[in-house]
Amino acid sequence: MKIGIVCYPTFGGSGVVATELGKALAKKGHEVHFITYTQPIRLDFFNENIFYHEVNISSYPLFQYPPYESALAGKMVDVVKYEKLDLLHVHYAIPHATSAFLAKQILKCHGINIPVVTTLHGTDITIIGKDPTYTPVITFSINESDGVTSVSADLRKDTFDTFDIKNEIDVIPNFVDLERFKKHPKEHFKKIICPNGEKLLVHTSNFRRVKRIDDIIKMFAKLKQIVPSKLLLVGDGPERVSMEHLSRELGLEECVRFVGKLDAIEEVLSVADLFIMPSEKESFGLAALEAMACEVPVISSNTGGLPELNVNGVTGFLSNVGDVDDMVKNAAFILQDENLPTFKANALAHAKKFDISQIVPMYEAHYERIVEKVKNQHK
Ligand code: GMT
Repeated sequence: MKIGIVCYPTFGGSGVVATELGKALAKKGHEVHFITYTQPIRLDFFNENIFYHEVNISSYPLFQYPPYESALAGKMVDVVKYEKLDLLHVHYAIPHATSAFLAKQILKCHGINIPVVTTLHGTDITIIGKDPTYTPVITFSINESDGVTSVSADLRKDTFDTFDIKNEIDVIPNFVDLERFKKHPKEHFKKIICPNGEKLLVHTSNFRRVKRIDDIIKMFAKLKQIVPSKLLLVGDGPERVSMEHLSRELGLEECVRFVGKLDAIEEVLSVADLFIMPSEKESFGLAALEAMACEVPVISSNTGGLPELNVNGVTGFLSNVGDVDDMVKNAAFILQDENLPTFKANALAHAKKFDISQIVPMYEAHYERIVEKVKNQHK
């Protein structure tokens, strides 16, 4: 099949899922065309089945806000028409599903009925989607997509609860490549960070408010009194500076390290003992799955799709959003030497259920169904 993939190309779960999906599809012999405003972060190699089309937005003094949606739709039209695509798969509803609708209408004038699949990733529904300015546009764009998927059952429910949706939504969870995300023996690295045998806690994210990184730092300040430990915070974003201030205020500078953005995240996860994800909202929690694949148990909030990933008392523990004391208690329990190996083994066993080899066929089946549905509409 010839598939066009549209996503946000920078750091962020939806872009990672879209890029890894495209790479996996290309490996299976599909022709994949990425349509994005810059080269996707994990797409830095040559593959005969992968093509990249950059969306260029021309500037003009009138454009206080450059019309990205129009530029994207125009590029979609061009790629679908000249590369003879069978399907467009857009990740994140805003504005990708809207541009896809526009492209679809334009292509109809050229006698092409391109099937459009939209994958909902989370904040497009739970945060941006709840902004009344966007609600009518998102509702319309989801309803006009030929196929819709969401990354968790909870996000599917949230979408139906938030918008007036007439479409079906298939749940296709996030996935992990267990060939890449596995325990790498990097013990020398662990010794540098934890020279006295401390336990290592890790968090990775785009440092937005929704991640509640202040809870991680407050929790760590208490946990450190019980279990000798270090905290690595990987990633960057709007909250980083204030979080650096908070960790200094709490006198944690010796034990908390801000690493910044890091591509080879599996190397850090390999030496971690515990992953922390106390998010306010989290539709799935891809970063936690990547940690679990590296045999790292998870302390998380019980919000959104996290209970579908983190099994309470088995792969880690779930706490109410903001319940820092409960997180401290649970973390201290997991980190006991007699408990840690079981939690690690359970985390890996559960992550295996989300291996890329299990999930990509679900997307392929969805595509086939949607292509067939659109073909039949034509008859
Ligand atoms: O805020 C983020 O975590 C980034 C965001 C994105 O769209 O790039 O992630 C969302 O999509 C990921 C991939 O499907 C999910 O694993 C994350 O849980 C989800 N984030 C939130 O719901 C906050």
